[in-house]
Amino acid sequence: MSEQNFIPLSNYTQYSESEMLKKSKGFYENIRNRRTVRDFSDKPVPKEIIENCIKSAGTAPSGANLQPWHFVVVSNPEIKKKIRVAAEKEEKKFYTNRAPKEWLEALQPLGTDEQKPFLETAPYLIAIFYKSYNLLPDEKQIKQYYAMESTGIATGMLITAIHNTGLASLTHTPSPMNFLNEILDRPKNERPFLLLVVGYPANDAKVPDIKKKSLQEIVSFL
Ligand code: IYR
Repeated sequence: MSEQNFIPLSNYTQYSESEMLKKSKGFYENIRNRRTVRDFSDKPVPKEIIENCIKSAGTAPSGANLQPWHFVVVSNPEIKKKIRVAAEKEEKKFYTNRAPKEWLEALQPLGTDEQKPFLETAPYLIAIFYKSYNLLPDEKQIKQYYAMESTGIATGMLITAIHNTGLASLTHTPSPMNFLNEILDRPKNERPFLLLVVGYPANDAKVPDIKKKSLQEIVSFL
């Protein structure tokens, strides 16, 4: 067994209850304004902002701290175009015959279809991959624990960081997404998890008039 190395918890700040009340409410008042946006502006965003958001995502907890994620940030117009073409090809199949009627009905309030112009308009596409196993140089496979859950948590933190910074995002899941491995040249142990579209909303951006469930609907206290 290797030696464990423990250090004091030095960066923890404890607040008074009234400060915590204020902070928890303030955070909610900010995050409740997050909306998934599909109309993006092409206004450029400094790369360092995206790097900071990804650094935040990289602080996420993960199974055995294996950090089983990889983020590919795409701003190159040719690669964005390739992704759009491949995604629209899959989406066309989805909307014309793959999706059951029930699924299409559930999507109806969102107004989505197979057209994905945002994949070229938005300044950044962040393709998020989870590693189902790690590959050593000799091809030996190292198991990863809770890779999908961990990557889901990191993605949630990324979405939160992006909102906090004043940018909009869209969680896009073309299905299947295997074309991302090919276009982005990622190894076979990495599976596509999500395509996050990031940028400023267009000036005339519209969002569907949908609501989140109330606290009573999503929680039980015992
Ligand atoms: N991937 C398709 C369909 C879609 C599915 C779900 I679940 C959504 O919440 C939204 C869309 C698309 O992106 O259009």
